[in-house]
Amino acid sequence: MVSRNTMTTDEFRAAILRHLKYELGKDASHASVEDWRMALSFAVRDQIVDSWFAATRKTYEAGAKRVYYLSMEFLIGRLLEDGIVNLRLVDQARDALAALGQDFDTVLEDEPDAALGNGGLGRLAACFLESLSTLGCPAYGYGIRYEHGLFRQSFVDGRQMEAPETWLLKRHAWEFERPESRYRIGFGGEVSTKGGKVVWTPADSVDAEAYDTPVIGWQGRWANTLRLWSARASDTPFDLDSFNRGDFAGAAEPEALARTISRVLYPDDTTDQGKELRLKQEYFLTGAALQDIMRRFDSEHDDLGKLPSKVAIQMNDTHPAIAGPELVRILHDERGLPFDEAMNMAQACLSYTNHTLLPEALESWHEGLFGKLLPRHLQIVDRIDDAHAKAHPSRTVSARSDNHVKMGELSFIMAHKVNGVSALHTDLMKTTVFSEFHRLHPDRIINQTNGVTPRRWLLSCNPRLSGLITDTIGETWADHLEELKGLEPHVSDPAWLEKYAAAKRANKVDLANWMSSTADINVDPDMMFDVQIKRLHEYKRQHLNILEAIALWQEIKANPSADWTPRLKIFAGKAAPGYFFAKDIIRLINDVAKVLNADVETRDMLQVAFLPNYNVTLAERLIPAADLSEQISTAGKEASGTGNMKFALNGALTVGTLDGANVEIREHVGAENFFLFGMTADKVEARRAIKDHAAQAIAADPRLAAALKAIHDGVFSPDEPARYHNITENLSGPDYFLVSSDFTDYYRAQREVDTAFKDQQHWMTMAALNTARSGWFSSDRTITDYMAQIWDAKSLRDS
Ligand code: NBG
Repeated sequence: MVSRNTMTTDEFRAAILRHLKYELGKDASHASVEDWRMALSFAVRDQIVDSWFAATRKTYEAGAKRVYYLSMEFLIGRLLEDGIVNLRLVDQARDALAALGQDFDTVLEDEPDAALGNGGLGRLAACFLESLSTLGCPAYGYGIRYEHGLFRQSFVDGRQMEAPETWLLKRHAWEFERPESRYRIGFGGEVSTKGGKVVWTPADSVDAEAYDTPVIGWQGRWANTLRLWSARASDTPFDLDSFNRGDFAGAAEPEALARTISRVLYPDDTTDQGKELRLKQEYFLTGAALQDIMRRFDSEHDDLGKLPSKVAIQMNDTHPAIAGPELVRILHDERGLPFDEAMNMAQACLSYTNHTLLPEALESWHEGLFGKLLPRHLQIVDRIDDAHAKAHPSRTVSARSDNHVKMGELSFIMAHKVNGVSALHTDLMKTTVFSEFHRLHPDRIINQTNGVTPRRWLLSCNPRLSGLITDTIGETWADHLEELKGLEPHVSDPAWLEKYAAAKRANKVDLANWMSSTADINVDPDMMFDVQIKRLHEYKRQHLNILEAIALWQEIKANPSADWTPRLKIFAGKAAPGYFFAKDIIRLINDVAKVLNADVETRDMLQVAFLPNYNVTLAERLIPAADLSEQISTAGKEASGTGNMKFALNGALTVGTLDGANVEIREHVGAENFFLFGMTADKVEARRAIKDHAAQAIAADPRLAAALKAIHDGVFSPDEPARYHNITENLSGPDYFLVSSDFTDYYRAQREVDTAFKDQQHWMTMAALNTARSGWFSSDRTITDYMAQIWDAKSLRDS
């Protein structure tokens, strides 16, 4: 294991007991698991706070530039283990708790999983914060402190049920309330001119109050801040007159209304909902962040001209795109800079990451709604757009069209750099959504392929494999992930490979035990663990995967004595509550699982499990135990993917299309260690143009026809045979995501996977090469490139 922190186990034990007694007021003999978890968290937090203060001091002393990462989502998950791992206190924590009669893992399990995000975008933001701290780059994450994060998912009769997520009901030790950092956020009202100055007088307002969570980097050498805003009533939070009249609900109404803004995360990452509350949330986050940024800047500098050299603001997707007009408003209306100068200065501070090309996810707001909530901003958007039009008379696209404000175009105009999240995605940005802007600004779009933090996604979640890695190449890989290359010479050593395989097997045994105790699924750990975990979406094609399972099941039934490769297909993921097709896919998978798992003839060869309530914690459990990683999106639709990187790093082989970062993963790990199938992005359009493409694919492949027929005939829904006709009709008709057209090649690739898995020696060689060659996918690499190419920010860690 990686070398220990200098704190001794005894000191650590004393710290835990001290917190138990003085912070929690509990005696060890009466403490609950939650008390122990809190006491342990406080003991860890003490150490985090020391680094945190030191980092803040250094930043002020150096007058350094800070990076501000604005994001509506931070999918941080649990923080206790992260802190312990990064402080290298694992052994002390485990031993100290054991000495106190407590089990380390049980205590860790008690922590709520903070799901303040939907999926990849939010998890990326969390990985980025950790890398920013590891690299010692002064930075703040700004987001919203949602009372309810992403909903809790359960299944009733195979159907997804949603319940509110309540992470704040359980205590946790990580946030510091900052009542002194409170800003007023206005909405609506009037714009007037007074003494030649434009003045916006909002009609309503709420206050944003800060909650700070320190984010500790590797080895505790640096810590940054995640500052989340919580909404509060601006003036009288409590209406005493109403209370005195006996109207108790009415008395609390002002506060309740204000709090609505930070009450709940929008549970959708793929549609633009166009809802007023969402726009309010976006301005709430951005307005509070910019006031805070300007206050900090003013406390250090008197020369506004220095702003771009001290402040870098990253817009994580278009959700905080109002930062453009808001910063112009501050600089022009409030600070008196000429409009053009204000616009140029704002642009020098701002940059924008695009995370999707799906047209339905590109935000745009009707000018009526936008102007009602943000009247001054609408005027500024128009001026920004006019200025851009004047500078580029040949342009045909704009940030204002069809009575809408187009947030992608607005972000592009207001950013000095715009980035995509994988090489393919960035190329597609240049040739599709932003083709004209790219022609006008050929240097603005750059690529920054995503990455994942190796501390959480290897060191911490997979102690067996990380132990082997450290034994083999030493301990410096955790923040120099390219060093995994040093494993390559060992891969051909059978004794070493056996250890690698043993780690994977033990992880699978753990998962099998966990599934049998929590989900009543009993499987043989020698089966191939084939895993698809991500949000449910037609473009991600979970239905392609389940169709393949059905086809395989039919083949096995037709020929039960053949030499099949036993496989467990594991699914997990949530569907947006209003996305009915995706919810039908979940139900179909559950229905198929019921039939297949009950089939005594085939169940030793094939089983299906859909694990409920996918979240960061479940991902940490599944990824180390996976043999096969399903990355099967329609080419051109998955901007990057980050799960794909976590799997490869942990030695799962990918079956995938040439989409998003799969392309780069395949280049790094080697084509021979990757199962490729499917149409490429440049073929997709032409295929779609064939009128009956799905029907043709079905006619050409009897397996596909038979699998669809089984669904259609109600084999998996005998009580309601027509249940899935919408799915079968879609897949044999429009099939926009080309499930039917890609099926035949997918089935072929899966049989290649089967054959490869039989030769375990060779399979493990390929798996180990995936680990050895995935070092490039560290978010440390990504953040280093953002620092140099977008933010012009420096590390202060070693200063
Ligand atoms: C998601 C993409 C993923 C990508 C993450 C992080 C959104 C809007 N986009 O492919 O679908 O990995 O962003 O960049 O959530």
